[in-house]
Amino acid sequence: MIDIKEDERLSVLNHSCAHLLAQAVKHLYPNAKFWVGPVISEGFYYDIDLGDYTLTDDDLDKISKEMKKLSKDGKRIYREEISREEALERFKDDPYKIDIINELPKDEVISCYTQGDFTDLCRGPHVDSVKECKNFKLLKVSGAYYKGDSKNKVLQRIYGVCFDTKEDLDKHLALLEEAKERDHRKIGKDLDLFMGHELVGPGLQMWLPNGATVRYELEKYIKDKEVKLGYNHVYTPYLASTELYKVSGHWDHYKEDMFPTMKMDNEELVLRPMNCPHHMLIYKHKLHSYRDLPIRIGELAPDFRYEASGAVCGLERVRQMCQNDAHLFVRPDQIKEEVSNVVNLILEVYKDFNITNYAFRLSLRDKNNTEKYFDDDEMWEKAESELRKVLTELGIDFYEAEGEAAFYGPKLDVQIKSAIGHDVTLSTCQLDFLLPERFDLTYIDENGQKARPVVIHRAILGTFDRFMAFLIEETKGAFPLWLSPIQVNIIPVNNEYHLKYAEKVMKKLADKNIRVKLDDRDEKLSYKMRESQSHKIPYTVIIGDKEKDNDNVSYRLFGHKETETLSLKEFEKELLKQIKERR
Ligand code: TSB
Ligand code: ZN
Repeated sequence: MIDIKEDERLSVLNHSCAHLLAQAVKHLYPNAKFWVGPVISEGFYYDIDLGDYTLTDDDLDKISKEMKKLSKDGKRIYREEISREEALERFKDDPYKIDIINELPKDEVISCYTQGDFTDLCRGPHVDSVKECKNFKLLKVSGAYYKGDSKNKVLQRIYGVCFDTKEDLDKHLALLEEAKERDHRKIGKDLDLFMGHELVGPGLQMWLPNGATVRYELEKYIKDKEVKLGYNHVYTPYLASTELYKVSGHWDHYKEDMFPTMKMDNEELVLRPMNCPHHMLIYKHKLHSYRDLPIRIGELAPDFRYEASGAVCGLERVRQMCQNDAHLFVRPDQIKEEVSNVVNLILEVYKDFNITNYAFRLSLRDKNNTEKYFDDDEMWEKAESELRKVLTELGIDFYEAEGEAAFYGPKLDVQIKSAIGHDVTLSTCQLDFLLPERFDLTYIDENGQKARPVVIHRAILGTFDRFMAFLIEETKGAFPLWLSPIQVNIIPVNNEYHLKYAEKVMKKLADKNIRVKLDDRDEKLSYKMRESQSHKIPYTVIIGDKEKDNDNVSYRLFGHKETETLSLKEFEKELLKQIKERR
């Protein structure tokens, strides 16, 4: 989907369309007061104070009509530069604009743009005439706090988007519609996968039985793989003393993302935002020889991060998450091989899930941000060049991004795009020379001397939360057989004659741990078949006379029209094979 803000022409056009929107609102609601109307990736919005009135979709239609009319009139848009005094005078009835003027730097040129009877304070630039703004669509209206501060008044925020031609607009709207259908929040609701509740709070999702089943399978999948690769899994507490995070450096560099401290008697505890400090202590608990390394400590570990309430999004960005985490303690001469192994594991997992739309990002520090990043040029340069070398040697395409590193070291992040266009990190592999230093980790080298290990932090599925969000959007909720909450749905044609045999089929499959459901409701066959499809169940089995008499099952695969028949025995064998191979 196009990013309007990234396109110079569309940015100007959308900005002009925001003015057209404001003009139309002013005509229909003369008391409206305006704050700002910026261009965003999705188009534009305008924040408007309409007193106590809340706009409805009908109002958006009316505003849209007025905008069309104004655009047809085709007034020219012209720019004026005015003095501060004049600006204060012209906008004296618009308290929000007066605020903006007062906040402008003293030497800034103040400009405004006029079209017909409407003038707006604006830096510009704009298109020449409102005629150019005719191919627009108002998308939605929502409440937004003035200046984003929840102590302030709620303004009405109207969103829209504008293109040069009707064809471009229609194409874009079709893509938006498709994205809406693919949005994991919608599918999650339709398929009963997860839910949130205002009594629990923003960014805190509850996994319902269907979603929990998928998650359980994902946990088993990745843990099995890791065990085969020599990882050892642990369980560690979700809380720790603030002292732990003072030692690790999180306290100085990551506090903004943590929930506040809990104080009792003379203790101070905090919910952990990461698991590294706990794992460092596990490593330190024993003496290690150079021959023991690499040591790979894994954990499916819940973490807590204070994400802004406006930034949380379904399962994609949450405040309580569960990482598929591991910390690899390696000798300096093992860095290359271990990082390569991690990258190869990421690629293998992506192949298993058929994930093809992703980009490797080498996330570097921002040298000027000394608050976030510890100050040791040599360490940073070494770590960054090690990661760059591995990617280059593996022949992997990547781009570099400054200011995206963790506070303790650079990262190889795998970036994906969500249905609604968020660019987020799924997998990550990070190189860290800092935490071994802070925790004074050692091993005994070949010469019997103490040496410092290096730590590789890595999360292959990232968090189960974000991975689930991504998986839902990729599959549109039609999970592969091994992951499906319900794998087989059995429908007897007629309960009176076929229920007994259907129950036998169900029992046989359930005994083999296949997730099976029997639909014995008194509904029409065609209705039950349709519902089975809409629940995206991989196998819908239909049991009638022929099946009952021959110990067979007839089934229809999700998304297919044909019906196939197999003996019950063969059917069971085929299912077990597919599940085992995680096909
Ligand atoms: C990999 N210490 C490392 C760990 O050892 C770490 O915490 N890295 S992280 O900060 O990048 O987080 C790991 C992964 O968690 C990210 O790659 C991302 O996929 C996922 N993640 C981060 N924040 C959130 C969030 N708010 N909601 C859901 N998933 C998240
Ligand atoms: Zn870590």
